[in-house]
Order: sequence, then C-alpha cells, then structure tokens
Amino acid sequence: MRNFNSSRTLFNKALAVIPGGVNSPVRAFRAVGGDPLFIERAKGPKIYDADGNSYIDYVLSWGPMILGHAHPKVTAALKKAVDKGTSYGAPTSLETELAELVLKAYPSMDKVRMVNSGTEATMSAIRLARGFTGRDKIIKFEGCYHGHADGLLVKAGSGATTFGVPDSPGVPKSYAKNTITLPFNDVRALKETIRKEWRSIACVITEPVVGNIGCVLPRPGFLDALRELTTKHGIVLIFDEVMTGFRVSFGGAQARYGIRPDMTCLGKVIGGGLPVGAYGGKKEIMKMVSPEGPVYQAGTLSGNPLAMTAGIETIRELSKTGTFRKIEKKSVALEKGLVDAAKRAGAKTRFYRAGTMFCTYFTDKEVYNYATAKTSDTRKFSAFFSEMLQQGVNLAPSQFEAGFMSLAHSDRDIERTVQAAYKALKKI
Ligand code: KE4
Repeated sequence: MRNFNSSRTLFNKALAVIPGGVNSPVRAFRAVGGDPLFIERAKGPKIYDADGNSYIDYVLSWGPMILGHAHPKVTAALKKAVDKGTSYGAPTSLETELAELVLKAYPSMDKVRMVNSGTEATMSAIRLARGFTGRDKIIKFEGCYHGHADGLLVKAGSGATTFGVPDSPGVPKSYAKNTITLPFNDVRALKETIRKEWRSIACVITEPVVGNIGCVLPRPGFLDALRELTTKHGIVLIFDEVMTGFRVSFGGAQARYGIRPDMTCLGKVIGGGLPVGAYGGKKEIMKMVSPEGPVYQAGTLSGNPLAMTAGIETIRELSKTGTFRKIEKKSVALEKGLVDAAKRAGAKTRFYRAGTMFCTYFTDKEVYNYATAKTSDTRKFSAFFSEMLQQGVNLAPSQFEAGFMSLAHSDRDIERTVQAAYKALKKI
C-alpha cells in the first residue's frame, strides 16, 4: 500500500488557511473520498506527490499539458523569458504571435482577445453577445460547465455536478432567470425554446463535446441544428472550446464536426500550463470590444508575457506535422486497451473518446446527456479511482470529468495503465 502521510500533513496545514484546503473544489477529492495528493513536481507523463510516489497522469492539469509536463522547449523558453521581467502592463509582440497562431488554427475567428482564465473568456463572450444583439437571455445545456460566472452556475457541470449543487448560493435570481438550461443533444427542446423565445435570446453557449460531465459526444445533427437555428434567428452561437480546443482535434470540435460558430472561447492548452483564456469571433462582433467598441472587458495580466511564451511554445510544438496525430493514436490505443480490459473483467462500463480526451462511465446505458451520465455508479467509479491511484495511475477525481492524453505518454505507460485497470476492475 502506498503511503500518503506527507500529503495528509500538507492537506491539514492547507485546511487551516484555504477553504477546503484547495484553490479549486474538484481537487479536494470530495467526489472520490480520501485526502487529495499534494504534488511536488511533474515531468513528461508523470507527476510525483509529496511522499515521492509517482503516477502516470491523465489529468494533465485538466487538459493544458498536452505535450506532457515540463516539456524542455516550453521550460527553456520560460527560463529565458523570466529574465526579461514578468509583466509590463503594456502590449508585447508575444500577444500578437499567440493571437496569430490561434486564428490560424481557428479560421472561424477573425480576432481574439486574451484573458486569464476560461471563466473570463466565457463571461466576456456572453457580455459581448448581449451587447451585439441587444438581447438578455442565454441558452446553455445541462451539465455543461463554462466557468463560475454568476449567470452560468445554473445546472453547471464539473464541480457543481460533482457536488450535486445545480445552482450555487450567491447567484441572484435576477441572473439565473436570464439563463435557459436545456438537455444536451435535444433538438426538439432547442427548436421549441428558440421558436418561442428567440427575440430575447442573445446567444447559445455550448461545449461542443461535453467534457464537464465526463465525455459526452454530440449526436449526429445536433450541432448542425444548433448552427441552423441560431443563424436563422440572429442568435450568437458560442462554442466553449476551453477544454475541447486543441484536444478534440488541432482545430477543436469545430474542425472535427465542421461547424463555424460565431464566437469561440479557448483556454487550457493555449496557456501551456500558465493562466490563459481567450475569446474571439467574427470581426463584426469583435469590433464591439473596448477600446474599439463599447463593450467593456479588461485584465491586468491579460496577455502576460510568460503565459504567452508558454502558449506559443506549446502550440508551435503541437502544430508540427504528425504531432497531434501521434497523441490521438495513443488515445486510441488506451481506448482499445481499457475497453478490452473491462470486457475481460466482466465490468459494466461505457467508454467515450473525442480526439485526445475521454471518459469511462460505470453504466451499461448509452451516455448522451447529463441525465444519462448520472446513471453512472459513482461508488464504483470512486473504488476504481482509488485502486488506480494505488497502482500509480492518476485519473480525474470525479466521474464527471474527462481524462486527457499527452505526447509524452509511452506505449509502456499505456500498457501499464491497461493492466492496472484490469486488476482494479476485477477487484471492485
Ligand atoms: P477556468 O476558469 O477554470 O480556467 O475555465 C473554466 C472552464 C470553462 N469552460 C470549460 C469547457 C471548462 O472545462 C472550464 C474549466 N474546466 C474545469 C475542469 N472540468 C477546470 C478544473 C477546475 O475547475 O479546477
């Protein structure tokens, strides 16, 4: 049995000064039980906890570390950049460079604004859509998580789903009333709502693949219907690709499914592990953003030179021919191995993958929205999670989160993960 004594000591210290001992709820292991691991360092596919235990890591900081942890190119560039100072509060060419890389990969966007988190990106995109249309309401889908801006904590996924708190206290009713929440993949409900309410709807925001209830794929025709209905009624279609961006494919879910949203939110991978979010879209919308236009949005550290450096190096490496394909092939190998291990172990699981992100549900039902994801046996998931941790594999500490692959995971790492999964599934 692995010992986690140092993590436990560090957790108790943290509990005295930080709410729940963590700076983001899902890290607290509340959904899987036990105390969270305190991580000391990471390299390639591995993370190392305070007790010196090593783990093959599929959380990868919730998506960003697609090249693996501490990639030499990213680390070297950051070391050089830090000697030039850490923040100027003035424009730098680095911001233009990352913006150009992003626009090249996401041709649906004419312009993009850098912010510091996915939350800021979606919050700003929604304000812009409201400013552009003059309408107040928004549509989101059950289980989708777009960060913790007030109007979005209405049946949010991710942490809120894990905690089963569909609406967070502190969100004024006046905010929540402008947010319409529909079931994902339900074209009929979407059509019905837009037919009735389109005059007051500014935007529809969606995760095109829902990573915040695990990994839920759009059914054939759903995203097309979304695009058609929003175009027809002058509603801004926002793809929240904070997680799916550079993950479902290099060009995100919009490239994979061939849909051109009006606006896109990005984050995670484009920061290479440093705090970056971004929102962008068609020029007629983006020209309304301050200081060019009247819709205000700002940020002290937006476009921070260190964050831009990490993002530029990460996207540059990822854009090299064949690199994304390599990571996707590793994801396919993991999928094959885990599905086969579940069969051999006689376990009732469903595995879903979109590019380099994936999820194993402990249910034998098809998972295509929030309600069906919730049929998963979270007790079984928790037992599986703990078993895998004991065997040195770090999965997301919640059934309702996605797993991620990196360029650094070797065939051996994947084989070991599959063997661990078979043993864990036999045992629980
Ligand atoms: P941040 O504010 O956490 O950078 O991004 C919010 C966000 C927005 N949109 C999508 C699709 C997201 O997945 C996220 C954040 N994802 C979670 C993981 N499910 C971050 C992990 C956490 O909350 O600690």
